[in-house]
Amino acid sequence: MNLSESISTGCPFCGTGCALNVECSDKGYKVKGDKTNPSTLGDLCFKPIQMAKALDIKRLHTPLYREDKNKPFQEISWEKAIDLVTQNITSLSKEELYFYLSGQLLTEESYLFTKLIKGHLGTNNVDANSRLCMASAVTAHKMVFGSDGPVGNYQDIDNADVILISGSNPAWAHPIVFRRILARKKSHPDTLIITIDPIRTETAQKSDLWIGLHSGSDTLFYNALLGELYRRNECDIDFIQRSSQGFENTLVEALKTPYHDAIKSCGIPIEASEQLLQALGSDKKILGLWCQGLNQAQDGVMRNIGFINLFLATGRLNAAKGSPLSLTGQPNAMGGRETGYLSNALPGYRDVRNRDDRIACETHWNLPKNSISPEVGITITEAVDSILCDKIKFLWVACSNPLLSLPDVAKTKHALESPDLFLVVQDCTLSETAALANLVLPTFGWGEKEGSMTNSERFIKRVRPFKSPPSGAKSDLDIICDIARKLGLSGFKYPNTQDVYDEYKALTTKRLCDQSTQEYDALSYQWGGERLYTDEIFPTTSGKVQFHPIISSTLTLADEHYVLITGRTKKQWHTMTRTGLVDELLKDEEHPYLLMNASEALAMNLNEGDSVIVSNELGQLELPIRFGELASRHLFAPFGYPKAPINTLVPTINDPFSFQSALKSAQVTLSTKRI
Ligand SMILES: Nc1nc2c(c(=O)[nH]1)N[C@H]1C(S)=C(S)[C@@H](COP(=O)(O)OP(=O)(O)OC[C@H]3O[C@@H](n4cnc5c(=O)[nH]c(N)nc54)[C@H](O)[C@@H]3O)O[C@H]1N2
Ligand SMILES: Nc1nc2c(c(=O)[nH]1)N[C@H]1C(S)=C(S)[C@@H](COP(=O)(O)OP(=O)(O)OC[C@H]3O[C@@H](n4cnc5c(=O)[nH]c(N)nc54)[C@H](O)[C@@H]3O)O[C@H]1N2
Ligand code: SF4
Ligand SMILES: [Mo]
Repeated sequence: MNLSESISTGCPFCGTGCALNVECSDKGYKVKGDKTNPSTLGDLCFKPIQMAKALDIKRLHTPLYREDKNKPFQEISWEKAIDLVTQNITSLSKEELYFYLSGQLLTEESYLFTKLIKGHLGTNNVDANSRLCMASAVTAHKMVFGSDGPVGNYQDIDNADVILISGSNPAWAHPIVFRRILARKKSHPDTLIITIDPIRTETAQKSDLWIGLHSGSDTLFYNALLGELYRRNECDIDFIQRSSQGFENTLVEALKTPYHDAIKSCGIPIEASEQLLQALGSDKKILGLWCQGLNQAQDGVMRNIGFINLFLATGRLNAAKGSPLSLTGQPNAMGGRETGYLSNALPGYRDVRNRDDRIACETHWNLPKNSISPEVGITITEAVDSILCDKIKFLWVACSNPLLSLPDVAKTKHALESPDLFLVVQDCTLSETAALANLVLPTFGWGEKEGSMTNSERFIKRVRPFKSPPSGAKSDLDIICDIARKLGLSGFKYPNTQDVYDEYKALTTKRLCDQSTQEYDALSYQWGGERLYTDEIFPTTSGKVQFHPIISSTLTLADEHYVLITGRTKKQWHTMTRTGLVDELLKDEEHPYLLMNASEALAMNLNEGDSVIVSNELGQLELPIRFGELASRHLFAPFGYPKAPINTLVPTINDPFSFQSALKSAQVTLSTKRI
């Protein structure tokens, strides 16, 4: 064994945000957990361990260009590539430009994109894949607490009496969070794990109680629970009176449907609901976790608030009784949110609509007053429409594969293929989106670049390179700076990445996500402390936390229809551009599938492994069946398979407050023959 060097870095996959040590030797890279990290305590799952083998496979080495999207790509120099981007930007009006970023970019990268686009180019036409992921949670946090920022922390898992999980499958999607939950259960068998999900997922199977509600009935369920807690005198009236506003109106809405009727409409056995009610009505410490089952919905903000209302109403914003903790999906979606990469935001949890916020950024960036537009930019799904009506003519995608991840693949494809759109894709592989581009910019990937990331519990850590990048590629940060400098902009000469972080961190001074006192190289810091708002003073106008009435809804399903839930697999990451290269991560997950109740399949004379045609007005896909346990007339399919992109069947229906797309409730029919 050769002497090996150990590099401390972070995992590039989920929002759990595990801190890792990578040992490099001539035998390859050995990925281990970093036991000194106070957030993830040295644990890690198989994804980064396996991924380390495949970092050099299918990498891009040189910029690729074609003027005509129907012609093959030509290799070009970086000088020409940078020229092409800047020529397009300068020849178009700022209304014609659009930028699409990612929660997988590092904080420094998201920050510099934001500075370039919102500051120097003066347009808020920029969004990130967080619009498909965390936008409803962001909006709900702002409405309830006055600011974005998840409240609780992972330590709550270690001493919780009850862990309440809704619309989240951490056994697959946040494995180290789930392993910590199971460790708590093992050491304290009285701990109650409750999972609310239309599917009996691995998480639900390992829980004490599975509440298999019908898709879309969360708001009705949470309202029913709130109303019943009130009727039973189990709300924390002291907390409500002392520190909140809006409870009475919220209660009026919650009491509208009689409790038993509501529970029945949700498809939930009354005993299951009773068990949850008893926990909520007790003094037990409850940690609430949720993710895309609540976020990716037409009423995603309402679902988030409805769930949070249960914690507020029972005085659960503290170490003694627990708190809600929204699980973040991507490794640095939190950092992206902090740097203001969504179309309404600015760094330091600021908002483009707020004059003081704009001035703070303009001053910091040495820009004249009014450089930043006060208009909220359009969101990514609106941008797709704008491309189709020729309003947007330049799209620069960095670190995302929207062809497969946005709803309505046919529409997205039509837009990306538009001859009037100049499409730039910055990626480390030739993704399905990159394959449609005019210009592909090859970048460094995990293990090749440095910066910082924030995880789901607000914990920031450093990411460091442990291998050489492919020759001919450039770092995301250098690409942004080279383009900005070519545009003649000052303020993009950074001797190193630390200078970018230092400039960004100054913008967090006295903000909720304040990290201004931290040293870049030593970053190991939970901003906001263990838990937010322990003093019960909230960044709302009145200083009080806000209840909001939740309008109850349920899904109406026509007779022949099924609800198609889409989501993740255990080992693959999204559109498989990286994890799809590793045999161990493809095991059992190589092919797309449709999960279905056995009884419903057998009634159609279909067995496991048989193919079925799944259709709706948008298109059809043929998928092999796997049997599972789901609420009746519910189906599940993973979304990331390029050979059967499930978003072919998912329409663009957005939440009216967060503009997040409802990705988990397409209505489909099943047949054995193609129509
Ligand atoms: N292995 C792996 N891990 C990942 C990722 C990955 O691609 N692969 N991606 C990461 C990212 S970016 C994200 S956002 C997270 C997502 O993590 P999760 O949100 O946990 O994963 P999903 O599979 O999208 O959906 C979670 C659950 O929501 C349930 N659900 C659907 N509809 C409803 C509903 O109406 N009500 C309720 N209560 N539940 C519902 C689904 O049945 C599903 O089990 O995972 C992260 N981790
Ligand atoms: N139907 C349905 N659709 C969904 C979802 C769902 O549950 N159901 N989930 C949604 C959610 S929550 C999310 S987060 C999105 C995810 O959707 P995407 O962001 O589109 O998915 P990824 O496959 O992670 O794409 C990341 C791209 O970045 C590239 N990349 C990796 N590292 C780097 C890097 O360092 N720099 C650069 N420039 N590129 C890099 C990868 O090769 C890949 O092409 O999908 C959304 N779409
Ligand atoms: S749990 Fe998430 S962050 Fe941790 S090692 Fe696994 S994929 Fe990476
Ligand atoms: Mo996500």
